[in-house]
Amino acid sequence: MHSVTGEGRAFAALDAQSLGARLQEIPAVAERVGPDSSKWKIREVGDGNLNLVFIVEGPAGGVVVKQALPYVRLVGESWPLPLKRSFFEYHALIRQEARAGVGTVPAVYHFDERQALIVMEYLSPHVILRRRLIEGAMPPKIGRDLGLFCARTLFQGSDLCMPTRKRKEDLALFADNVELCDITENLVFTDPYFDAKMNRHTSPQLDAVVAELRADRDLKVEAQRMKHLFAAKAETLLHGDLHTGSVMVTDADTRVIDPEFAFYGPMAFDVGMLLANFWMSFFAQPGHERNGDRAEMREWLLGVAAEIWSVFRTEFARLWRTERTGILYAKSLFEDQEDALGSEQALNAMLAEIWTDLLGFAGVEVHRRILGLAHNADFETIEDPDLRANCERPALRFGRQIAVNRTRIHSIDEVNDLARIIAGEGA
Ligand code: SR1
Ligand code: MG
Repeated sequence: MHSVTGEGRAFAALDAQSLGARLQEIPAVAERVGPDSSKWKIREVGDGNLNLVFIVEGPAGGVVVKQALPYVRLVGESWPLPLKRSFFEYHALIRQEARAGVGTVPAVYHFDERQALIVMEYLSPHVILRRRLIEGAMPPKIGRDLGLFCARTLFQGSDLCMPTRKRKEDLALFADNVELCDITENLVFTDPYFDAKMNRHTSPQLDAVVAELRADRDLKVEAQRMKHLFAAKAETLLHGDLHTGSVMVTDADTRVIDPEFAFYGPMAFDVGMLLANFWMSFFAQPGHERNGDRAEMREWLLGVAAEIWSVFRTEFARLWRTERTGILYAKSLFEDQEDALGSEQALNAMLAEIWTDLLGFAGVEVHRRILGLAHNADFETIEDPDLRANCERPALRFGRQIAVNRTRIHSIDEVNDLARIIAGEGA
């Protein structure tokens, strides 16, 4: 159970000093941290692009407090961003927990809409998955956990499962997350392919390949087709920003965090973004070999991508057969007429479409993380620019191949082989 407030004083960005007094008023916090805020330890730990994140610890335990700022933290006040993203994050977390299960996302303890503030479970000793992958760790459960998470949230937020009125209400609710969709629409699908103001790349090392990609008509058309799908195919409630920085792990536990980009879009978007981040980690590994060879790690990463897709398909198929209660592919047309084969045919067609589209989304995600505004730490933490570029260049080529050839690639093994081949071709 969690509490919600929406009234009260005007929004004020919190800091480690002001937070204690404000949080003490919230029973859900005092219960978990202890009643006397003078005994709390508060630190700001946010290292993401958008928000403030505090860890509050006291005699009774800890909580995390995430507060939206009225601007993009990465850029500053010159880029205003509405506080309401916190509202969408709260609503997404509640739905994801209901669909994927308790313990797949942080539990929400309190939401204050006016202050754009969510108090949630302090995940400890969890670490951001991306950081673990950079260190060369192989958390054993992530393939299965993330495959299940995607299948369950994407299936159950769609017309395959939800009562039509509820789904349409949700579609309307999340349709207002316009500004965060706008970020993705520009930063992911358009900016990497022209000389956009906030772009940056490892220069001069990548200049030639960047010019090649920007002159690649097939690639630009494909990126725009993916953008069209993203903007127009309101299929299910997406996480909207599902990368390895949006997952916290221990060896025994996997949690998906940060769904502030949630909106109704194509199923393939979440899965494609997620897989792209494992493929990027694969290409980045040679940049982290100072502490030892990463050959095993690289194969493990490809194996995780394969496992996510395999678990996703199996779980999606299970849900298709057991929880298809929405308006699509009615059982009256198939199973009720003893036509289970028809239902399987429709299922396979749907999975095939998700597969083709996820390759397109994965390809553009790779490009934007190397050419756009928001880079990822897998490459950014490689200090030597020559070494970094030698990791980024093949990743860019890989992204281009899977996006442009997405209808001609039929299995995850083919994609993983392509990654091995492109990486082996040298920089
Ligand atoms: C301006 S925000 C840049 C990126 O940070 C978020 O994590 C999203 O990935 C977004 O595209
Ligand atoms: Mg995020």
